[in-house]
Amino acid sequence: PSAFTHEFNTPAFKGKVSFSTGLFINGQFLDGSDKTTIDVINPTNGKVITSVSEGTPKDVDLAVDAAHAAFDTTWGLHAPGAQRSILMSKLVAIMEKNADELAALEALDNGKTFNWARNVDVAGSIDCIRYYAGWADKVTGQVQETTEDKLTYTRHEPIGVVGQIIPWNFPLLMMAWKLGPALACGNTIILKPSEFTPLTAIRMCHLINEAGFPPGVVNVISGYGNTVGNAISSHMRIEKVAFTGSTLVGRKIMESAAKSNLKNVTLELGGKSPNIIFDDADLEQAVNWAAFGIFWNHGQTCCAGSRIYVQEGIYDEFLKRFTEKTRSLKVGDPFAPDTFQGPQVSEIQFNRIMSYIESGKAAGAKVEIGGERHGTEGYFIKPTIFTNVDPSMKIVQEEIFGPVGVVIKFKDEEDVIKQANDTVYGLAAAVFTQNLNRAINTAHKLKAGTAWINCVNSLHSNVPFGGFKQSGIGRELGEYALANYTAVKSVHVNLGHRM
Ligand code: TXE
Repeated sequence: PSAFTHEFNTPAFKGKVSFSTGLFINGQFLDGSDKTTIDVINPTNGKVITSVSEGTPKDVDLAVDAAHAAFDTTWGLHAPGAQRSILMSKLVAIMEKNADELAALEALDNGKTFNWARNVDVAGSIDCIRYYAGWADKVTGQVQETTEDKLTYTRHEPIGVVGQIIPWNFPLLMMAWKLGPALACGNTIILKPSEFTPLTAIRMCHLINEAGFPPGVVNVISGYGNTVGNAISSHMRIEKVAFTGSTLVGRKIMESAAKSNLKNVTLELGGKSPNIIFDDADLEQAVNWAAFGIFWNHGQTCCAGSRIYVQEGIYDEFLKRFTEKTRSLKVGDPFAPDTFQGPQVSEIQFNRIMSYIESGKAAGAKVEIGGERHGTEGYFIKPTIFTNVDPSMKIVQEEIFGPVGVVIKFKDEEDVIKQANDTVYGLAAAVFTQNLNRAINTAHKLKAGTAWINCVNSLHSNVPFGGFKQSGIGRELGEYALANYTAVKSVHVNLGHRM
């Protein structure tokens, strides 16, 4: 298979990185069965970085064979939790050793800044695997008291071979969120990274081998959604599929799961999260968090606070300060130490976001700042704020997944909760106020899987994350995620009851 070789010479990371970019099946790096490859593009300049093997449904079959063999011999019920925990901890140590390299790969491939990649994506991935390594020997059933002549208990068995399909906005982190609970519970895995950002997932396969996982426990098949992704979601011998991505594709995955073997489905989909700022908020903090909420990771965050509701008493002052703050965000080279925002991930996403910006302008919304591309090469977009919007506009209703926020004036609590909940999504919501009762009451009334009070985009490995409404099914992270990867078996033992 082809290989990636790159000499990094950046302020943050220097050194030569080289590894095979084949499909990872049964512990080996292989060409795809059609011998085709996918070019990986650098979003900073649109040039090809490297190419990776392209998988096909046939390769998914091979990986499923390997994953079943591992499940039946070296993993699943054959590897005690303590042993799984030790291997996961080894992986954590190896990731720590390679943390800067993983961050550099992520910055190169995705366009996010090295610093954010290192401090959030890589650090968060390590934390997540470490957290689930702690769970591996604590996944356990219960004893149910029934009658005196019976022993009844549950076993939390691994499901078996699970499919995982992940997006490009947090490539390594989404891999960690998926691998952590699946491995802790003893499942074997077929994972498909996004065709736009496969590099850290492939590099992780090398680290997984180094940690000593038995072959076939983790298999990674690079490829496109309608081929490899569809082969996973419709596979008759994959018992579960976990997906993070668009609501559109989430629907397709559920459909093909239903049409094939009714595999268990968990989905983490899009959002249009409201961020509510009351008159009595700490204004400076609200401005800083609101900017972080919508512009962090270039707006490519499923929980981005893209609808910013500001109470009328502070609206003018907020808008003035928010616009100033937005002007101060440095857009540019992901490897420069002072860059806040790099390029959008791909030309497709760049064009999609620009067309949302044009639709906002055409519908009569006012551009307070931004509203155009940044520079002349690569996929950079200036952080953009719209005002004068109405609820029917596309930029208010649809997920833009770029650095584009709308600021909307509101009157009172009742009015804003109604507006905030007027969406098909329900991933996250935030409220800023110094009034404790109002903060908590509002948080409880918002229809969202996560409610932040006086902060945004705050995540922890032990706190569940997932969506209400069309933002998804199931919860990732925390103890809750273990339920996605275990099958509960009830065992009834007759201690002497005679017929
Ligand atoms: O996502 P896709 P795209 C949203 C965001 C963005 C939009 C489009 O609004 O603008 O989606 O992004 C795989 N069967 N989010 O088109 O297609 C695909 O190969 C099986 C929100 O890039 O959903 C990739 O691995 N799999 C989101 C993964 O699905 C299929 C993160 C996600 O890609 C498939 C990303 C198919 N038929 C985008 N088609 C979030 N919730 O964070 C595609 N895929």
